Amino acid sequence: MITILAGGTGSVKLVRGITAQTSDVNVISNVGDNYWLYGLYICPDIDTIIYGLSDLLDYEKGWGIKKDTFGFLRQMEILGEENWFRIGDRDAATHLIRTNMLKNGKNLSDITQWMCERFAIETKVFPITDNILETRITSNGESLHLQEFWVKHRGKGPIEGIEYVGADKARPLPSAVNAIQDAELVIIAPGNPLTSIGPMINIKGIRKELSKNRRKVVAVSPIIGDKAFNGPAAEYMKAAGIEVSAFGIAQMYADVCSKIVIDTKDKHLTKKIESLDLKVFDTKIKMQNKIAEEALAAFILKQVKQ
Ligand code: FO1
Repeated sequence: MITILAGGTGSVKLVRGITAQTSDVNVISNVGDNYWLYGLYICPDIDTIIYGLSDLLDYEKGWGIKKDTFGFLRQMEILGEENWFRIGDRDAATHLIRTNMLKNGKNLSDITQWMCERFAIETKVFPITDNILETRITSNGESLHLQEFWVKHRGKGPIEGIEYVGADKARPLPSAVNAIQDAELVIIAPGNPLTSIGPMINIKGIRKELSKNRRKVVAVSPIIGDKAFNGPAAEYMKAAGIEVSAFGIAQMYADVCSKIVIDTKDKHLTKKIESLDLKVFDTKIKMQNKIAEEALAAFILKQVKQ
C-alpha cells in the first residue's frame, strides 16, 4: 500500500503516475485552500485529484474540468457578483452537491469518499482533516485567504507571512493516520511546500505520525535549480526566508522524511543534503507528460521503496 500526501497541481501528476502502476493507493489531500464562494464550498486540491484520476481534469490549467463552459459564472457577473474565481459549469455541480451534503450533516471525508465512488475511482482519497484549516497570506499588513491573495490579487504584493489558521486545533482524519501507519511507502508529492504540503504537516498529529514513520517517508522536490517546475513554490519559499533549492526543501522536510528525490541537475547537492540525515535519490523529476509521470513513479516504486 502506498500513501501520498498531495496538494496543488504539481501533486496530481505524480498521483496519476503511481496509480497507473499500482492499485492500492491512498491520497491524503490538503484542505488549506478550500474556499467558500457564493455559498458554495470549493475544495480545489480534493477536486484536482478526483478529476485527475477520472480523466476529467483540465491539465493545461491544472484545475477544473476540461472543456468546461462558464455560463453560470457569466450569469453571476450579470447579477453583480465578482467573477475572479473561474468556476466552470460542470465544476459548479461538484461544489453544489458537496455543500448540500455538508449542510445535511455529512463530513468532508464522507462526501469525498462518496464522490470517489460516483467518479468510479479505486484510489482512496481523504482530506487531511474534517476540521477547519485555512491558509492565509499576510500582504501589506492585511490577512487574505490564499485564493484571494493568489487568484484575486494575482499574487501581487509582498508575502509578509503565511498562517495555517486552525492547524493547532485540527484533528487528523483517523483514516489518514492509518494510511500513514499501514503504508509500505509514504510519498510527499512535489507540491508547494508552504501552501500545499505545509498546512498538512503543520497539524501536530500528522507531523508526529510522519516523524514516527520517517524511515518509510520520501519527499519529492518541487524545485529544480532555483525554480519550481510548477506553480509559485519559489516565491513563497523566498518570502519565508527558505533557500530556493532542493537543499531548502530537504531542510523543510528533514524531520518528517528519511529520503528525498531530487533532479539529476541538482546531484551536486547530494552530500550537503545527506548531512541532514537524508538518503538522496536523483532522477528526472519534471513531469511534462504521461511518460515522464510514469517514469518518476516507477523510479520511486522500484528504487526508493525498499
Ligand atoms: N486558479 C486560478 O489561478 N484561477 C482561477 O480562477 C481558479 C479557479 C478555480 C476553480 C475551482 C478550483 O477547484 C480551482 C481553481 N483554481 C483557480 C485553482 C486554485 O486556485 C489553486 O491552484 C489551488 O488552490 C492550489 O492548490
